[in-house]
Amino acid sequence: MGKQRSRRSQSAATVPIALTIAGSDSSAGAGIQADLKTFSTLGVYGLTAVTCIVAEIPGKVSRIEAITASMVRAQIELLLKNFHVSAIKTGLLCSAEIISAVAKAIQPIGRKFARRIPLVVDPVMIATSGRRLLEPAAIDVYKNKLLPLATLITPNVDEAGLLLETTIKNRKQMETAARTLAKKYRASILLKGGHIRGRNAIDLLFHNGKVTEFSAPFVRGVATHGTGCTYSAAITAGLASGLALSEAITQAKRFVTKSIARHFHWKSGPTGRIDALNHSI
Ligand code: PXL
Repeated sequence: MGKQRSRRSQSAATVPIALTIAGSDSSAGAGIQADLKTFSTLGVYGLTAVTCIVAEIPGKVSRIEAITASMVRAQIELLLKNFHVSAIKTGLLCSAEIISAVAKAIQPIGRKFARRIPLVVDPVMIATSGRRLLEPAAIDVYKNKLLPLATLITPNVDEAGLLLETTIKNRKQMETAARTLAKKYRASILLKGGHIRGRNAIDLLFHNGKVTEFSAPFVRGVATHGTGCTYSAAITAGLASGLALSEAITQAKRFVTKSIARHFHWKSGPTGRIDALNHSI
């Protein structure tokens, strides 16, 4: 009995912990729900700091309501004080004020300080459906306060275009954009090319002055709500487990491709259908 209890508590103590700072997606395919499911499947205990609540179904955002910035900061500070967090990711941060509060809360443990916790910033700005999820004034706060703290930034081509005030349409422009962002924020950049249609979904990692390509076959005909969140959560889980960056990305890309390929689908209404990523594999 005593032996069993000690074995159980020892295994709990070795489970890595990751924190996601993100919004709630009522349909649970994206946001903190996707992050938590991804963490669990990849063997990581997930903590959450909720930034906003989104009433939505895949393809249709109905309403967004932000949590107060001080409440966001309170969640993060309480968690970081009491848990041994091994990696952090940010997702939808909603407003300039919240981004600023997040930067303040994590700055003391940022990469330039003694206790280095990897920080993955997924700069969520636009939903796959095209709906803007971030107020325009918030982009400057990202640039000035949060991106300089990041270990890895994971924009898609649209988000990188907004950050650099340019358009990115091909592989050559992706490479230039990744290099420019890496230099600007002194961070590694994973630029996701999934929105550039082709046979493969190609992402470019710019890390330590070197470009690495990550490629997987493009899965057609599936609504991919939550792919970005799932990808960055899977990378964060890998980093929390002690994987090197490129190993964490390789594992994450495989996980996302599988969760799309084995997606769930249900009938909705007389003619419609709802797809959801399968995070449980
Ligand atoms: O997929 C982007 C995204 C991130 N976070 C939340 C969302 C969405 C998309 O709708 O709702 C909470």
